[in-house]
Amino acid sequence: MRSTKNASIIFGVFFVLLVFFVPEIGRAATVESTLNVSVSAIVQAPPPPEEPDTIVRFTGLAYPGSELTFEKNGTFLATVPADPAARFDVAIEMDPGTYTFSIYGEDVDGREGPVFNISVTLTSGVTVTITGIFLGPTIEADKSSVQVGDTITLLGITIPDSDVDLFISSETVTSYDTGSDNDGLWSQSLIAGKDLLTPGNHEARSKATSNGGEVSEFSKTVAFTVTDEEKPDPCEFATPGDLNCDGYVDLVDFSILMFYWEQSNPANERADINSDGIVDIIDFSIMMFYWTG
Ligand SMILES: [Ca+2]
Ligand SMILES: [Ca+2]
Repeated sequence: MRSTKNASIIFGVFFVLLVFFVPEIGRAATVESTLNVSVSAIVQAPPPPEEPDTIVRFTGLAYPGSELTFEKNGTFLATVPADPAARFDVAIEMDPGTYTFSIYGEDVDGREGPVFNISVTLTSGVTVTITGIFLGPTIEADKSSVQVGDTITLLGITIPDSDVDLFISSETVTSYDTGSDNDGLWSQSLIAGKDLLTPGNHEARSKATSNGGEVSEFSKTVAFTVTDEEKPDPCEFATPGDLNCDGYVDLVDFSILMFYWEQSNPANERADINSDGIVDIIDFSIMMFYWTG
């Protein structure tokens, strides 16, 4: 029994020696011999070089945080965001050919800017980059008709911190210097009757210049009229109870009365129909007297 156990221990030790030392012996033998190694492999023919893509790339300036629409030959191509500094940069894969691209966008307040058009011929495998696009500012007038002595404000959005020139076309063209703020918002207020804003029709448009001297396209044109007639005050001769002075004493007036109900000295003085300082049942009964429905 004991001799069998010893034998198995000896065998075990021998096995461990075999496992650990035989590879060492083999390795030593390899280092000492000089081998001629030849390697052969079947190399497949490399794939033919891929035809490079035909790409048109546009970079430029629009309106901060806006979404631009790109069209090719009048059909939708892509929407492209502009970053907070109003920059956009987009590469679009195309088929070779000649295209008219149109680019336009809305500012964050929903004013639509002018369309920029450019014709480009794309050759197969070539990337054409169009840089320096600078969309015209957006523009709107806060009113379409302004009375002499009143103020009209032209405003819109372009790139942040730019110079903005506003051009008013009347009999002659007058320009006004303004600028855009951090958000790209620009505005210019003018007093009708002054500033060469004589009674008649006028048109306004603007363009922006960046700090680096890049000049934008023109904005769209907005038209407005300066009038010189004194408009009669419709409330001057309105019936008592016609609180909104539209010629009728109806539910609209009733709801105005209810809005001011039991208020003393209401903001809308007409709601206190008998001018006794309180909106109450007496005003209501006067309204009913003049009710037209
Ligand atoms: Ca009314
Ligand atoms: Ca009253």
